Formats: sequence, structure tokens, C-alpha cells
Amino acid sequence: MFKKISKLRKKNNQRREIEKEMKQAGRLPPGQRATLKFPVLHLGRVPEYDLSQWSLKILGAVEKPTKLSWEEFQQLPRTTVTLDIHCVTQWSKFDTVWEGVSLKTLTEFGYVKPTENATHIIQIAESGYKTNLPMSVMLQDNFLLATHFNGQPLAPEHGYPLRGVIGHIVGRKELEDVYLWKGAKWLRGLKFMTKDEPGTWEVSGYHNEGDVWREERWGRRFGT
Ligand SMILES: Nc1nc2c(c(=O)[nH]1)N[C@H]1C(S)=C(S)[C@@H](COP(=O)(O)O)O[C@H]1N2
Ligand SMILES: [Mo]
Repeated sequence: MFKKISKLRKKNNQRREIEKEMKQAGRLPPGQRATLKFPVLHLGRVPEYDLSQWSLKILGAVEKPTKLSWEEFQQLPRTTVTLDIHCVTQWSKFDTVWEGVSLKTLTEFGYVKPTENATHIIQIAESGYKTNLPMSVMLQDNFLLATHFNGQPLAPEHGYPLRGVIGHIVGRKELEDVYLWKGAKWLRGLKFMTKDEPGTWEVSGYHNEGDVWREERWGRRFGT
């Protein structure tokens, strides 16, 4: 029992040390705490998948709506990015490594051609969960359609087989950073939009933009 307590104490000291270090480095956004764990947060239950039935739909304001099968998705050029991720419930996890396909790649290689008037994208998850972002933010280097976390395929509870993820890239302060709710787990669709439309949490009172450094947690509703 004493062993267990001293182990816990050690973990907490470690956590506090990282938090201090990140604060000094300017990597701890206001109101956030560091975690060494990887909390799981979502509405509803974790879906099960048969990858032969899986597809990612690209719909809305694009020149040719399409559907990518899992096999097709595997052929796309891949990107790895290291992100600090920030949950609106106040935990931050540093130096997380994500691998997948960037939306920038999808557009640059012509797999997706947004129409000229496209301004926003809604990520649509298996469960019906939705979240909205400006297209310009989703085209940044810190947004990824991720299949892997820290070198392993996503765990079911973290969004297997595909999720959106957005976070902070060290040294890239110019990029817009938003809270992690703006990345849909179990992603099945990208709906390109010619105007903004709030998603699941944005309808329920979360801030529409969700900027981490300006602490946009709650308050500014869509359209206000
Ligand atoms: N499909 C789906 N994606 C979701 C959510 C959800 O409820 N359903 N919750 C969001 C919220 S609020 C957070 S903080 C992150 C949590 O990701 P994690 O469980 O991998 O930590 O997922 C986001 N993506
Ligand atoms: Mo969240």
C-alpha cells in the first residue's frame, strides 16, 4: 500500500514538474493543467468497425462529392505532427504524436476540390457528433485526419479508425489553436460549407471559435 502511495506521489510530482516546465516555456494556455494520462471524453458509445464497410464521405461545397474507402485512404500521402492538445475541461497533454493525412494534402493533391465559395467545414462523426471550423483553420499544419497516436493505431475510445485532431505546434504561434472538441472522433464525413453552422457542443453553449489562448470556452454562441 505504501508502495502504491509513493508511486502516486511520484506521478503527481512528475505532472507538476511538466506543468511548471510548460508554463515557463509558454506552452500552458490560461486555465489549463497538465495531465500525463489520456482522458477519454465523448457522448454516446464507442462504435465498432468493419474496415471493409468504412468510408469517409466528402460532401457539400466541393466540385465532386466523393467517398473514400479505407483502402483508398491508406494510399494517401501521410503526415506526422507533434501537438500539444488542450481540452476545454482544462487538461492539456504535451508532445503527442499523431500520424495520418492532412486536409492540406487532400486539397493540394486534388483529392478534394472545395468550391470557390466554401468557407467552413463540418466534421461528422459516426455517432452523429458534429463540430465546425473555418476551412482555413482545418488547412493549417496543426489539424490532422489522424489514424495513429504515438505510433499506434488509434484506440477505439480515442476514435479508431479515424479522427480529426487539432493542437499546438511548438514554435508556430501564428497558427490558430482551438480546443480538442473541435476534432471529431470516429470521423465519417467532411461537409464543406458556404457559411458557418454550429456543431454539437457549439449549439449547447460552447464558444463557436474555441481559441485556446483567448480562453474561448463558453459564451460566444454561434452568430452572436
Ligand atoms: N465523435 C465524437 N468526437 C468527439 C467527442 C464526442 O463526443 N464524439 N467529444 C470531443 C471532446 S469534447 C473532446 S475533449 C475530445 C476528447 O478526445 P479524447 O477522448 O481522445 O481525449 O474528443 C472530441 N471529439
Ligand atoms: Mo471536451
